[in-house]
Amino acid sequence: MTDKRVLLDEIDFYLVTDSGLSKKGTLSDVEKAVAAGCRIIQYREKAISTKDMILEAAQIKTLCGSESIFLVNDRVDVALAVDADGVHIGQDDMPIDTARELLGPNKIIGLTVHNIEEALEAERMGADYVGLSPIFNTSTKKDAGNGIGPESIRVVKDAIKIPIVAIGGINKQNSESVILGGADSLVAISAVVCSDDVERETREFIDLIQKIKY
Ligand code: TZP
Ligand code: MG
Repeated sequence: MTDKRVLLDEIDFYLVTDSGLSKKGTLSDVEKAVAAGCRIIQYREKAISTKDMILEAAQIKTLCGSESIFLVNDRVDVALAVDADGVHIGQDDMPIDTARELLGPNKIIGLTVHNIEEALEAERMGADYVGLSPIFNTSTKKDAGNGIGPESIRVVKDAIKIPIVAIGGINKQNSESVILGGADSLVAISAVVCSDDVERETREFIDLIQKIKY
């Protein structure tokens, strides 16, 4: 498989799956988002068996094809089992150096960070990008904490070279402030997967982000 890390420079809208919130189901959401042009997908599933996760992850990998990056949330074992493009891990998940040892140098590792100190450490440890969280208050992740505000992104942007993916409470109304604030990419879970038309919502987010960035 080709090394998809090069595609990280081009990401705009980033889909994170949520089977609990999804109207049409995870596979449908991924299919629609990819059709709309989404170039990075994170499979985030906490409610099913490892066996079922591996089956679903393999299907998502196929949907992502060679165009879109496919990452697995938390589960380095599942990422290895299906030869995903990488993982997205949190501060309390597997340490990044252990994940790197298991995955090798060519896979993508994204790390959730909440402040500049964690972002600097993530870059130092070899993360390929950081997920800066939460930008706004959100009820999608109960323990996400209070929003840090879009103005906090610039401080992190000025301190690190790796891309910043903003997450938490982002919708079409506030996404301009997030990109102008310095984020390279953004995630909007509920704003997309709770919609009846995931393809249209994804396309609208992509258009909005590209208009601001380029
Ligand atoms: N990590 C930090 S906030 C969050 C996750 C998974 C949830 C984001 O969901 P929404 O619906 O876009 O606020
Ligand atoms: Mg995690």
